[in-house]
Amino acid sequence: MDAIDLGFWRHQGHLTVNGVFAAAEMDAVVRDIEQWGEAFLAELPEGQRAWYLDGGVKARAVLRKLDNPHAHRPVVQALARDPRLVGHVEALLGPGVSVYFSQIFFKPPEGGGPKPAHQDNFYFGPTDIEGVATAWIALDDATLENGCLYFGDGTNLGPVYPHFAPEGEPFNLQLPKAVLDRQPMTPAPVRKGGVSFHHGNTFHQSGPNHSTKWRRACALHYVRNDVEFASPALPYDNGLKLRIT
Ligand SMILES: O=C(O)CCC(=O)C(=O)O
Repeated sequence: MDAIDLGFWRHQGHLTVNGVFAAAEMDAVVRDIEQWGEAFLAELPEGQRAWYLDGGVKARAVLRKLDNPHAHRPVVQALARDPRLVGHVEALLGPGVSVYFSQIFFKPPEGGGPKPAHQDNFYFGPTDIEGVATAWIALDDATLENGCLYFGDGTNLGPVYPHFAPEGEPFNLQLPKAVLDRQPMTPAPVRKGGVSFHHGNTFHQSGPNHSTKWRRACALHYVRNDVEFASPALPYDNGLKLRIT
């Protein structure tokens, strides 16, 4: 495993490492989450459709995200435990880490919607803001065209700002325009099988997908083992915290 650039991480609050996994391994994850997604969609109650379906794709019902694959899908749990990934996570957080929460983001072709800028630490309310890092695993090439992540360089060194939710979207917490107007956002394309890491305070967002290609990703939210989500903005199931090392 190549050494991780800790200087870049500390100053910028994010880091891209390509080639962590092979493309064929990502294909196996995609096959599994497609099956899971079909079953989830078939059972999705009316009241949850606005949060889980992609609002940008009008022609058909298509999922925007799925929660906690690390707890429900052995193939994702294997990724979360994989030493090729965990070695990098421990380089960033220190030894002894758990996955607290995880998400699959689908961002479908021809309309997949944007994710507004936010800080994970506002959502999670951790006991130590330095103890949270997300590993965002690219299941497809993530490009400028299909909606890769963008980061606010150095925002890991600043505070966690209050977020707001637009009318009728109570879960869609985001940073206010007045804060974002002062902060340029840098794109972070990643190749399939690569991993984009971000600190829990780092501003991040993704654009819409107007391309013909999927932009799927698996985000594993790691914490140091002593960290809890003590004052979360949304409910998280502490019982799903999975000790890795
Ligand atoms: O994949 C996206 O568009 C959003 C990802 C995100 O917000 C995260 O991984 O924390």
